[in-house]
Amino acid sequence: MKPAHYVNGVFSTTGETFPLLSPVDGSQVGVVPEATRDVVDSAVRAARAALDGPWGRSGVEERCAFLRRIADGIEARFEEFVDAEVADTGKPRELAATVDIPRAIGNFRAYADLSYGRPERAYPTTVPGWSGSGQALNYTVRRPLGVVAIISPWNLPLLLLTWKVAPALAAGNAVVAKPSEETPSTATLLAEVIDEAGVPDGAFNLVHGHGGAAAGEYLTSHAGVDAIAFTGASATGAAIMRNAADHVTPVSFELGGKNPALVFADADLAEAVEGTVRSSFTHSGQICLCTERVYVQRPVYDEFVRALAERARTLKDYGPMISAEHRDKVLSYYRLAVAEGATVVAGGGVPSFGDARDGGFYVEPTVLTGLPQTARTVREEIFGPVCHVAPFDDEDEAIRLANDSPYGLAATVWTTDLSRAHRVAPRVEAGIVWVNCWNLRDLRTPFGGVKASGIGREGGEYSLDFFSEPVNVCVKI
Ligand code: NAD
Ligand code: 6OD
Repeated sequence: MKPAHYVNGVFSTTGETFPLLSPVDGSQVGVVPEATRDVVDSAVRAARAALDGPWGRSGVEERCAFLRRIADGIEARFEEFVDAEVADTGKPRELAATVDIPRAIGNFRAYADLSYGRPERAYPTTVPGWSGSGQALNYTVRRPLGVVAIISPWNLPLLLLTWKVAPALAAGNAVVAKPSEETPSTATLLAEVIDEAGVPDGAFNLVHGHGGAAAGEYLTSHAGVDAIAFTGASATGAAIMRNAADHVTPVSFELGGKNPALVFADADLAEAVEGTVRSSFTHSGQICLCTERVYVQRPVYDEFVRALAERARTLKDYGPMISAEHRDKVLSYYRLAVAEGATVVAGGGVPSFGDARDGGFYVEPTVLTGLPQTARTVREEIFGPVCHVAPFDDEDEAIRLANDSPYGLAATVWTTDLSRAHRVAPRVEAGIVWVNCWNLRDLRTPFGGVKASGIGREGGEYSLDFFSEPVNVCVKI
């Protein structure tokens, strides 16, 4: 399978290309077509035309049937999808096979269920003194926004793309999607599955290419785009928002994080350590929900740091950073941390495998201590397998430290005191708070961040709300 654009039901690879590198060993594994402004424009026009055709006239039953067919289509080619996701990202196969691809299937099934079962409101209205019966029926219908641009990142490529494509299609929009330039493969497979499912031409379009001054920007600044759903870095979100402002295009943003974990002295410490190993090091820290700041109550601080560092040192089966550029960024933070006065209690460098992986983009899982809250290492998102651990004395201080961040995506609280959990969770400035767990997902729940971590919520009916417009109809009786 070669990465290809999919516009108006036609696959193409015309024009300039750029190399696709394996993060595992740095070798070139393919080429990706770079969409020109014309390709993006034709995708937007195809999407608009689809809204005027059978897709625009489709009912929710029909669209849900398409979603289920797409889910079945991914399932039927499960191994191919896993292979492609592993090849693009270098992530452990188990992760792709148990999280990424099953969740992509789940995204389509969940939105088929959710949108089919979605009720709308009606209000019988009486207006005393109004001429005639004085009665009316007000009811709400939802119509799609129109042409929706979807821009997704490289860390969970298919999961995060389908997380937006499924509700956008369920709500009846026509989509132009641009996956990350680093991970074009599963998006292309998805286009194949959508094509095989018989979704009308133009309802789903895919363009590949870079972001700034390239396909991403051409798409998000296009006058024919009615809404933008973006997942990626906060700085990119700001750039997209500047372009969106020209056409007052609505945005849904899932952005970066610098997520805290609060470990109270009453926590089950072994569970908190294992939970933090997962929350800081899963996918080598390249998940927006990963913990990069750990605050531990002083009586258990030393024990926690010792145990976490020990576990970090024994981690073996981890994947690389997505690119040489990202590896260099993460390593620059490892150096910055030392320059800022950190103690490196585990990792801090580049692993040596003695095989082809030495040409890949790996960094060691790293645990840092000793930095002040003002250090850049503690404030800026690194997006690698690294956390900084600091002590706190009481609940108020823990909450103050957690909230002392420009970001507010997710937080994790470790405690066996239920009252404390209920007290602390709503005081943490984050869109998602996990208590004694991490990344336990229910697709019906609101997902998103506060502050620089995003705008709006996705998930369940929140996504369906974003991707549709309520229209009130008032019928006089
Ligand atoms: P990125 O912002 O660099 O790129 C994301 C996408 O945006 C890519 O498809 C890219 O080509 C495109 N893009 C880049 N510049 C653009 C521009 N000016 N206009 C339009 N499109 C543009 O992010 P990334 O490096 O791919 O992903 C990592 C970042 O994403 C991290 O900050 C991480 O926290 C964040 N993220 C957030 C969530 C979430 O749900 N909150 C999920 C995953 C990743
Ligand atoms: O689980 C999800 O629905 C989701 N949007 C995860 C985002 C992970 C960020 O990297």
